[in-house]
Amino acid sequence: MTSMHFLQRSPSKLILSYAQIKKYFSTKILKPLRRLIVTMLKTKKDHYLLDILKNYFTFTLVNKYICDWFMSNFLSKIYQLKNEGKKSLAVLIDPDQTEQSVLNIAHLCQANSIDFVFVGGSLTTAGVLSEAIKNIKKNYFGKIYIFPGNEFMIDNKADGILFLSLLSGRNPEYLIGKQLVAAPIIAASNLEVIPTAYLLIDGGKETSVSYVSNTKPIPADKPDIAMATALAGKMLGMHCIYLDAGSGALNPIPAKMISSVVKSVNLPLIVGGGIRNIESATNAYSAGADLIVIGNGAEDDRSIIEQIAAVRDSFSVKIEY
Ligand code: 1GP
Repeated sequence: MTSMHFLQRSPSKLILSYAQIKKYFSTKILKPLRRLIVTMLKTKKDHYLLDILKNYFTFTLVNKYICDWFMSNFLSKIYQLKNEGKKSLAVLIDPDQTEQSVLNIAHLCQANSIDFVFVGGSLTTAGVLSEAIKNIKKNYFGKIYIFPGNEFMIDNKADGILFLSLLSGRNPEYLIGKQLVAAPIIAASNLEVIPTAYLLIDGGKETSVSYVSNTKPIPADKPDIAMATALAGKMLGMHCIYLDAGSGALNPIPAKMISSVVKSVNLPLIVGGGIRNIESATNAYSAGADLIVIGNGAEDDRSIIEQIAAVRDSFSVKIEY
């Protein structure tokens, strides 16, 4: 099938065929094409070629490419997997573990094609974080994102940072205070910044985040409050939502709360805290989580990484053309 054949397909087919575009166009052709569209849009010049592209590719397709181009790697990967009917999985590595433990978990992340590694903890110091990232990189070749517990957790060796605002709480330090201290340092780094609405949900016990931030979590049986908070986060310009029951939570986020947020807030949804078996991972994905995060579960039983990676893969929808 030639590229012209592709161009003549109907718009509805085009949307479904996004995953195949890369097959139709060789990388050599595709990359300059993307570059051309972006350059034309940046210079805001009307261009005959752009009109042709709009007509043939449809706005959906062009927008998708433009989003890919401008959007962070993290979000574009989640959106891309979502479009392909797939789910994502991140493993949270606590930098305070032994070096060998960090190396072992990173190795398993690589072996099981874990989409992202998050690194962070409530009390981690900059030196420990830096050492952990160095060790993770020895065995894991995917993207590493800092999941910061404080404003000192910034390190250029990572690929990016979840720029969190603890929207479930009412402590201004964790809503904006720590962010303004960190912002200039992050701006001077090469880190990809992911503006994240962070909602702490009651997971059945007091967590480090709740204690250290001096904030109360949203009650687990109040999906409406979680939904309204997430919606406010979206309106404030956040790019994704993180529902977290907190590290080591006894109860993961209830499916009802996940689905309530998914129905109302059309943003990538990260769910973590207390996910430590196939059942809880399946429940979170089924309820609509795009990305789930496992931390303690993987530390306690390394086989969990492989098991939950298999759950993630089982959610891959095959798109028929
Ligand atoms: C915590 O969501 C993460 O912020 C992971 O939690 O350690 O309970 O898996 P667990």
